[in-house]
Amino acid sequence: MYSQKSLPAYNPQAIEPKWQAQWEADGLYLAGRAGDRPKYYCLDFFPYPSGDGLHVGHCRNYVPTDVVSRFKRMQGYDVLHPMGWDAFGEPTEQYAQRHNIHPRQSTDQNTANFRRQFRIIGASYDWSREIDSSQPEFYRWTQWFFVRMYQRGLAYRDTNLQWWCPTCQTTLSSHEAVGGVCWRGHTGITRREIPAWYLKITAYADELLNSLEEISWPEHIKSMQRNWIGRSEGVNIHFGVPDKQGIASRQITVFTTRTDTLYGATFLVLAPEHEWVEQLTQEAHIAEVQSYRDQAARMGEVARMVESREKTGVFTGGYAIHPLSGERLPIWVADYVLPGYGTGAVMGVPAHDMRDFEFAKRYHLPVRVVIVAPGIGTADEQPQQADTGDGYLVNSGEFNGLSNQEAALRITERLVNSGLGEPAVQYHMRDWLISRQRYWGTPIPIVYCSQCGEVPVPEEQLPVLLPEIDDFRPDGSGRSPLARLESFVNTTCPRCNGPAQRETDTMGGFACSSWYFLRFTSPYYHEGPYEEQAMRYWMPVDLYVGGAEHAVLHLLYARFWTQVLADLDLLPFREPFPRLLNQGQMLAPDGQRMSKSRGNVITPDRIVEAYGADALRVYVMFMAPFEQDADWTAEGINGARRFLNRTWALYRDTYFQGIESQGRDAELERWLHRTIRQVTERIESFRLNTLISALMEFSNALGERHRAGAWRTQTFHQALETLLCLLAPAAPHLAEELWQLTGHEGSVHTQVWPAWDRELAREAQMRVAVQVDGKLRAVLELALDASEENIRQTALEHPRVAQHLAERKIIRAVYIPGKVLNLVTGDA
Ligand code: ANZ
Ligand code: ZN
Repeated sequence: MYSQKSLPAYNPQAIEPKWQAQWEADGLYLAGRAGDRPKYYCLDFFPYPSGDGLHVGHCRNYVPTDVVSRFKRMQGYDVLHPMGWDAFGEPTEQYAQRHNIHPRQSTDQNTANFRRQFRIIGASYDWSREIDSSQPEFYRWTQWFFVRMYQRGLAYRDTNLQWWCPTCQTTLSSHEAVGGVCWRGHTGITRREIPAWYLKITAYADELLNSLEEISWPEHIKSMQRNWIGRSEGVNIHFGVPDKQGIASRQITVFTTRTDTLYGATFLVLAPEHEWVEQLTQEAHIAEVQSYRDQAARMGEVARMVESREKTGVFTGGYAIHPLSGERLPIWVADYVLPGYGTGAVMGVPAHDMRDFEFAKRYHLPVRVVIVAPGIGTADEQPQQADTGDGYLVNSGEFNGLSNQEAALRITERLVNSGLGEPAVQYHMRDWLISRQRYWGTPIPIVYCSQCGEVPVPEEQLPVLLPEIDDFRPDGSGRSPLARLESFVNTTCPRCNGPAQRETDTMGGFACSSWYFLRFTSPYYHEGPYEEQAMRYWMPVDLYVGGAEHAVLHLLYARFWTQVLADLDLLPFREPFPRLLNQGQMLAPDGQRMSKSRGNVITPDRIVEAYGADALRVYVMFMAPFEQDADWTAEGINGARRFLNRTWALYRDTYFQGIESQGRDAELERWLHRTIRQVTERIESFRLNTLISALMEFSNALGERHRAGAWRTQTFHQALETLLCLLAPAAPHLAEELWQLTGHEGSVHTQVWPAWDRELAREAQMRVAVQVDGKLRAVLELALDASEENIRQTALEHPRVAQHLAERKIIRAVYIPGKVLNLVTGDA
């Protein structure tokens, strides 16, 4: 049908846009035209449409999910592979601010660019389901959920010390303020006392922790969530504080995980913010304590948590009574005790706690050893450091001699039985602060009425529209720019119709990304956040892929939101993402992160233009195992392109020469079936670099047979056809073009995924290299129990070996079992 000349050279720049347009016109990627096919929901993390657009590093996320989606479609699944924009939030707003345009405008520009870039890499998104979290039809439902949570007591307003980022000019959640740096990378964050809205994520701490066991996520992500939640089992112990008459008139309660060290407590420490500091402080100490408190208030919590910082504090002049020994313990105030954890008070056990030890040394407080290592027997009077290890009790009254684990149980029991303490569980996680004093976000749907107080905006009045204002910049007042807009602020109370004021804070962007995956199931639905039937059909997400930098923020919030919705009877499941994968990072050729400021960004635009989208796709999978970091290299992308060139040439040189299709090639047939199996299994298990190597090996094997003149077989012909289907997910354009050129009907992407024969696809267990006169000519894949005779026979039949033996005779054959067969020849 074709002559060699009629097949043009491989030209991805001509092929790719043509097919992209065709596939979209044909609606190849539209989800939900199911019939009775099984569903598969394959989702990428909701990207924020940055002004810089995509760089090739992002393709390590988007290409693999695209490959899986295409593969699943060919396997007969109804695939939902959607894309949308996490458009609200600080990143967009700051970008707009820097470029002096409105965030609405920058969002529209940036999403257009993203859409274009996704198209040129051949991403198979169902664009009819695109969503944008900054559009009223989306954020209306973010507000709706908020109101539902409010009604459940899961959203509340509180005035607290908040994290404040002076650069972002907004409060931050504690999740966004780790290590003294805001999540956007700004240092210098401080605390500010501002009323703000919270979601009660702490109420879900246990479930968020326990159900981690049920989901298939990378272990490091789970362990980051565990640490973040930070569940800690301990005991609240009450220490009496006597008044002037010596009557224990009040109690200080401390939280400890080490009741075994109770007899080693030689002082108590209160956080400077502790509510009783003032009452407990004796006359002579008031000035000093007050100035210490002021100083602590100026310091960030994160700074206070730095272990290496010198421990400081002040004595209140007051004393408490040890619950078991009756000793008088001085009460101190120190900023290493944090107000928001436990009870904000600790018992100081310098002999066994490092921080307490440092503190005691500095202020010459007594150190009493109560645990000694086995076989030591007596306590060191002057330990040089805190001993946090296990051992046996000393200096502990009736508990002496017990192992410390045993003592912990017995002392706890004693405290509980005598009403001096009770078991307590603490979490390091705090409630989710959702308020932002910024413009570009979902307005919090609450109204303040002087008669009715806090009133949620009724469902039928949603959305509370974000007003279009030109001046969206914060003014340093600590209030949202919306507060300047009287027409927005002044409203009527939904309850009494009296004059009222709107809340002017907006929600942080993580609110949108906590439920967007539900919206994709029915993005045009107007009666609710999603249509019940569509949600039941598509959810939960079958495969969720994105970067590990979201280990706690997005991925914890989305799980929380889902669990809340389940409790509100809005969802029939409690975990949104049963299977999660994190791609490795792609670094620039210089081994650095790609960034505009370093000038090392490589864009897909440039690569597609120079090498084609298929080469880009092949390379980002081939460069390294999916989870591993890897550097972009010029050789790598060249190698990918050469592979595609070779594959193209293979078809040009064989298929288009007219295939007579006679006879079988048993070895090739086994190879073919093995390849089908490998490709299938490797996509399923996300071993995408070896997916590409299986395709390369097979394509090379065909090329080798062609060069050896051993290609006019029916098997070869069949292999060429099947290979196009196997290539279709990874190199969709090349596969489609060749599929059409070889005269097939319909798109290669609508073909049924090839099946393999189990017997034929059995993995070879041994690889034997065949050398002819010292040169490697073939690698045979053989059953482990293949006999030497059998191996020699297979080698002689191998086309390339046969080629090099032509007109020569074998003088000697040396076989090193399981490794090499050396054939030495002489003139025939
Ligand atoms: C006495 C003690 C003796 C402690 C000992 C430890 C070792 P996690 O595991 O993180 O829950 N603590 C309690 N509340 C605190 C607060 N608000 N700020 C700073 N530290 C606080 O840690 C629990 C331990 O942290 C508690 O057990 C308490 O010190 C301290 F040999 O009590 B421990
Ligand atoms: Zn009212």
